[in-house]
Amino acid sequence: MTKLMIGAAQIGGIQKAETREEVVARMMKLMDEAHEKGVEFLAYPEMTLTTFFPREYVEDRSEMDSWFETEMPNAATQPLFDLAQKYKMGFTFGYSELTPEGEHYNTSIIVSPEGEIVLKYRKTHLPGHAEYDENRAYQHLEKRYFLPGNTGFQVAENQGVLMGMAICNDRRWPETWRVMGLQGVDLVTIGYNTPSQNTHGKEVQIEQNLYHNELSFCAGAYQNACYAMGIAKCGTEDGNHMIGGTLIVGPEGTVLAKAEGEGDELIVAEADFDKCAFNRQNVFNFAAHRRIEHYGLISSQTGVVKPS
Ligand code: CDV
Repeated sequence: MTKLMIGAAQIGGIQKAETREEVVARMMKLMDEAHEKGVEFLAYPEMTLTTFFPREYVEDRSEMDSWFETEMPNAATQPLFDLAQKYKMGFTFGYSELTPEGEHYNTSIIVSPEGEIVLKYRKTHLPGHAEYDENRAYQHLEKRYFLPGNTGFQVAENQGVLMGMAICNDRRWPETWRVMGLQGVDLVTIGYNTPSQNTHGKEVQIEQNLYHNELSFCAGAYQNACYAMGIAKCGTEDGNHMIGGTLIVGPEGTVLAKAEGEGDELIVAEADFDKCAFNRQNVFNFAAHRRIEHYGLISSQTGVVKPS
């Protein structure tokens, strides 16, 4: 099978005043570094191009449309696409998408080394709330500014392996991983913007949030015998702190590389996709061991219903 040098490009905070062009220049600097290190596929975070605007409430949501992209690539991102093609590098990044029909999604794409968008994913699990909530330490208004994604968790072949995506909160849900695992996914990339403070309380809980981040990636990769990259946008953004912890995980669920800081930082690892085979043929041989007759509740019931 295939070996690939894979890289995760963590991005430090993006302030509101920063332009798309300035952010893309930062992304390209990391892409240069990745090329020097032999990276063939590079992953950037959720909503890479802008500040994480859903932390702010506006009455008229259309005021937020300036944070959205109406086409991809566009004038600001074309230089990134061109550089990747020059380096023959595949890549993935997240952005806020406004469709011609006027729908808003939290989106990410996988781009092949030839510059073709081979897969688009729209975030399924939108955390937070839709209206201003005075009881929260800060607002998290993804449900106000985005529709739940309509793509589902598809996978597509890119650079000889099956790749799939999810976005931030999706990583916490085992369903996300298993739906891709059932399609034989080899590499899952998930970018995130995760505040270090609990929205329902005042505590700053960086260590716990980093632990839950790593736990989710290690469990997801192990239980589906695949590689995974978690890519943070982190550090301080417009006065709000978000966790780092960008990581690359192998199919045994072990961390292969992890970012040290909270700024722009590249981590790399060699992915040998033959290593996915062992667990797929043994403990996680889905065809041999799954008992779908007992899993019906997962797709027929949303919340908890206790036996009466
Ligand atoms: N961008 C996110 O989806 N963030 C959530 C926070 C709000 C909990 C996350 O799951 O990291």
